[in-house]
Amino acid sequence: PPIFVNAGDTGQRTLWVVVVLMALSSIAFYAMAFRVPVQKRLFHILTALITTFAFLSYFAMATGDGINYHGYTVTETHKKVPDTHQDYYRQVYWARYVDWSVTTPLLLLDLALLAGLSGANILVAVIADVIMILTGLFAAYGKTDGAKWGWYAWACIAYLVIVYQLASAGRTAVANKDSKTKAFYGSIAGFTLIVWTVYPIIWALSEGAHIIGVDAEILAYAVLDILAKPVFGFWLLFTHDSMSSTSPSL
Ligand code: RET
Repeated sequence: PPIFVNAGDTGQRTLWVVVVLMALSSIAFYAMAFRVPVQKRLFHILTALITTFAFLSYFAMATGDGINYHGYTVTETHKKVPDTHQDYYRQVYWARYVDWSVTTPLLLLDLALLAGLSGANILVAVIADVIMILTGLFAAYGKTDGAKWGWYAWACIAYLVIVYQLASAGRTAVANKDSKTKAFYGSIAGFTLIVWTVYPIIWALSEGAHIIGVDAEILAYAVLDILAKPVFGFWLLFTHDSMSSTSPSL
């Protein structure tokens, strides 16, 4: 009989907790948007849209939508019963990739506008980001280990392009801004790079090498998503609101 690798109660409960947290932070961000002058509002709207998309994607996963099964084979040493044919099917939460393909470009836009990145650099970062998420989606459905890790490698190269845009081009761009913006960009871009780098590690352990189960995968992504969206958002908006209105351009 086939072996199904599924979420349990822990995973299910975690998904609902994140639904609620994303909803509450979205409401807070929209409320904050009304309280700032329109010149500062773009950051609030971007950030509120990011948590709104995450809310929708988590609602889909919690209700059982945006999920399907992907079959894979295991090596002889990993079989539960040796020398038998076994089919493994593991849940793929593809709603995540839909979420990420929209929200990660918006997160990059937040950082790019803060730094004053050029249009060319923004375009490269955003396109590399979309390539990273879509190749990551192909990796999740890879038929063979070669296909899976091949797609994973292309996604990692695209990720390095993003790192370069934020770390190098971003730093150059923000050098023209006031010292408060410079220091703040350094902290929040550094935070972003650390949090984002954990995603491919979790992917490799879960969908990649099947070392951790679906509940652990859900829990790990939940923590990362809270850090990358609501925590990032509150930090960005509170700091930006307190800055003089003459500093960043938007
Ligand atoms: C994948 C797998 C393939 C290799 C790489 C990945 C990177 C994903 C990243 C996701 C960031 C998501 C965020 C979500 C917001 O809540 C697709 C996991 C490099 C960096 C910030």
